Amino acid sequence: MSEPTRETVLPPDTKLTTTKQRWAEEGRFLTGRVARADTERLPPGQHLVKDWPVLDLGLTPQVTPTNFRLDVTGAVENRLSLGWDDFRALPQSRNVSDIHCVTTWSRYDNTFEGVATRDLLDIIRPAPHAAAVMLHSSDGYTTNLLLEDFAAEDALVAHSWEGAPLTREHGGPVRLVVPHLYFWKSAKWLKGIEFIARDTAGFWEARGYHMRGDPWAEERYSDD
Ligand SMILES: Nc1nc2c(c(=O)[nH]1)N[C@H]1C(S)=C(S)[C@@H](COP(=O)(O)O)O[C@H]1N2
Ligand SMILES: [Mo]
Repeated sequence: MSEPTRETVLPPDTKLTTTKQRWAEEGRFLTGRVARADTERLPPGQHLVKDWPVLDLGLTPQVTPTNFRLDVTGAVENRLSLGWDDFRALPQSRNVSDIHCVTTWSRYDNTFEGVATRDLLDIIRPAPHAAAVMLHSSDGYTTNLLLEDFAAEDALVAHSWEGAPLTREHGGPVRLVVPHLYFWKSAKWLKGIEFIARDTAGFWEARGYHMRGDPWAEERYSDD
């Protein structure tokens, strides 16, 4: 029950399969995480909510499928600039995950649908020196992730929640969802994924929040 399920909606292609097999052989993106018991599903210091609160900087950009663009830049073999139709033509995945916000609310069993970050990584192929990503959003927000966290099995560049398009207040048309880290890492109104050689602080990370943000280790704030 605590393990997220992932289901590939479109058939995987063979290049995808061979790349993933190579990653398995190399042990790439291994996080060292271990499965948690159901009793440990709620991270320390969190409480459950049934609704889905809205949290952001207070700007709500008007991004539509018409003006949507997602750029993949930096230390990658294949840079991309995707319009809406390009993005929707990528392999689609759906999974169920829990949300943990650093302000202490958690929400269980959210069905998100979108492009698995692993499928995106197969296409863009990070350079050997790529160590982290900086996510850029249309409201000026940024947040950083280590490459292995971005590549988590259940991480999605999501466009839908509970079978319906993500609403504008929740980051629609496209946001990141990285379920194993605090939700501030899940950038709303995503417009850019920049691959970088060194993990660098984003908006909250430069303002006292932890560089990684693992809820089970209570990595809420930076030590210094
Ligand atoms: N672009 C953008 N993404 C963002 C934020 C933001 O201010 N701007 N806030 C973050 C924080 S602190 C949280 S808790 C979640 C909240 O997402 P929600 O409003 O869909 O619950 O979005 C994260 N992603
Ligand atoms: Mo947050």
